[in-house]
Amino acid sequence: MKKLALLYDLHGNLPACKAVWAEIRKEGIENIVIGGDLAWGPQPKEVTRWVMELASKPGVWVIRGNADREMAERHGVREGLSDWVAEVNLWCADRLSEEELRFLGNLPEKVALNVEDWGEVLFVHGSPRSDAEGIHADTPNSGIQEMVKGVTQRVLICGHTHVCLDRVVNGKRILNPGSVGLPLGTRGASWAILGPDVEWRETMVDPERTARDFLATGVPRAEEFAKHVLDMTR
Ligand SMILES: [Mn+2]
Repeated sequence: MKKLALLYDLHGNLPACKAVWAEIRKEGIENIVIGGDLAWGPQPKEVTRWVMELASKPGVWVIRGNADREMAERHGVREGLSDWVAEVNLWCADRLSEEELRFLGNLPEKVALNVEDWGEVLFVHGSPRSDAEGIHADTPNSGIQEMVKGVTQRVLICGHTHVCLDRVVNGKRILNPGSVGLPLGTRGASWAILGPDVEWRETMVDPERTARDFLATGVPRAEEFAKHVLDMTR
């Protein structure tokens, strides 16, 4: 395939998903990888339905993040989540139907695809070893080598940290497109296109409207989600 859009860490933010989707349509990109952590956030049902609809189209691949697994299994504090993460997780799980929870739980953990100019590319949520472990700018090379042990592909796409990354470790290119729904360090929804090279994209989403939508959902700590959206754009 030629061009591939990378959408990671949607985190229950439907306005951001829709804004990014509009850009993908405009660019005429037909292939998309959605890299997990779909529903944990203010609009879990809306975003899960949106992804389920997309996933029924050809050229769309969805992988599972730790948050999708934890939601499908209704993890709480007892399973090791922090108070806040657990509270939001269980609130989200209560909003999803059994079918929607099964969709999240049954997603594949990784996918490998042939992309023109890139060869075979491996897509994971966190690291190839664990969906709950992130590869950061300051993760030592030796640590990364342990995480990618046995990976034959020379290009690895990962998420989970919500921060954009472009590193080469031991001949492997490691890219993180950042987060669509809960980005860190950017002013807009963060995603990327794998074309002849990697194109880093940032899509602005109306912050006031999104914050209002989030407050109306009744998600636990709604003010924090709203504040994140507003702070990001300052
Ligand atoms: Mn994650």
